[in-house]
Amino acid sequence: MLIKRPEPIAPSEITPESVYQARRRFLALGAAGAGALLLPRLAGAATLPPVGAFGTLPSQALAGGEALTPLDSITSYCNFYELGTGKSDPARNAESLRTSPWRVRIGGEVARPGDYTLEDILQPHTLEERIYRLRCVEAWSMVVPWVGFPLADLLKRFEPTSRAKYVAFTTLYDPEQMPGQRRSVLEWPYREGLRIDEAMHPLTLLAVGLYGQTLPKQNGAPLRLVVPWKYGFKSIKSIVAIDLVESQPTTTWNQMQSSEYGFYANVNPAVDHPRWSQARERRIGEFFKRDTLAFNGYAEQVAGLYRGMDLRRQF
Ligand SMILES: Nc1nc2c(c(=O)[nH]1)N[C@H]1C(S)=C(S)[C@@H](COP(=O)(O)O)O[C@H]1N2
Ligand SMILES: [Mo]
Repeated sequence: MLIKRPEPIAPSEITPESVYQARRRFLALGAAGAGALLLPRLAGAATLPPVGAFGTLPSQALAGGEALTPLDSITSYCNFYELGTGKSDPARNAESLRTSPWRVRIGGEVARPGDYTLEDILQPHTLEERIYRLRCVEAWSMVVPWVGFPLADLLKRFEPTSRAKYVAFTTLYDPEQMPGQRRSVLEWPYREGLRIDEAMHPLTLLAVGLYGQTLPKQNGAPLRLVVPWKYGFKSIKSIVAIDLVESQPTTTWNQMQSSEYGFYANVNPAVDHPRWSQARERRIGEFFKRDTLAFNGYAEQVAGLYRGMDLRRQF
């Protein structure tokens, strides 16, 4: 695996002491203990496997030791158009989303398609904490301690066939629970997709939590994708379907405006959005902008996926 061992994070500098203590507590526990701590908190969000079914792996810092974005910023400044288009709308409207019970349909080019409960989906996986940057196409960014497991581990369980070239993801469609879906600002349900090698890459995470606790609804509970080298819109929230498919799937933002939002959407400071520069970004909570890094800083791990492609054309 190509993940480098993390640099230890300078703890007290990065996050309020209470949050830091909670996080360390979470990380300090062994497999059984962490399961016991995590599960009661997760229980509000989903029907769950028995206590102890989850283990955790040690934290993997993959944001170069940068300061974590405070929990309250991550949960109050969100993009989740199903819960409103304003940044503070998702936190305000999150209540109406019911994340338990939750089902995920796995379909298409797999040997074992089916309609699975969230417990079926999560049960065999070991959760780990991964600190990743998230870079929105709107030129802001965050550093988030996600809790999840590699998407590849899930996909392998359902045995993709040789015709599986892409993975298509779909968010819940239910205007009753998601007030933003009562207006056609986007074509619902929200859809995203990855090429199979991107989906299988060890950095690609399915997240069920952040800051050591259950994923807040506004951040995409109970299950969301995190693809750290791509613009944030690829990291689809509240997933209800995962389909392995032969040809490149339709994706919501590409469908909405293909000249502005490509299928690949790799973070690329050299390719501007038609209406603004992508060369720099504002880290939430900071005043001065910083340079945006190629592949959001994960070039060493993922650039090889795109060898031979013209990333200015296939943006
Ligand atoms: N279903 C769904 N997923 C979504 C979005 C959305 O509107 N709907 N917004 C995307 C965008 S543009 C970003 S930047 C990230 C934001 O994730 P966060 O709110 O947890 O920071 O979610 C992505 N996933
Ligand atoms: Mo975004």
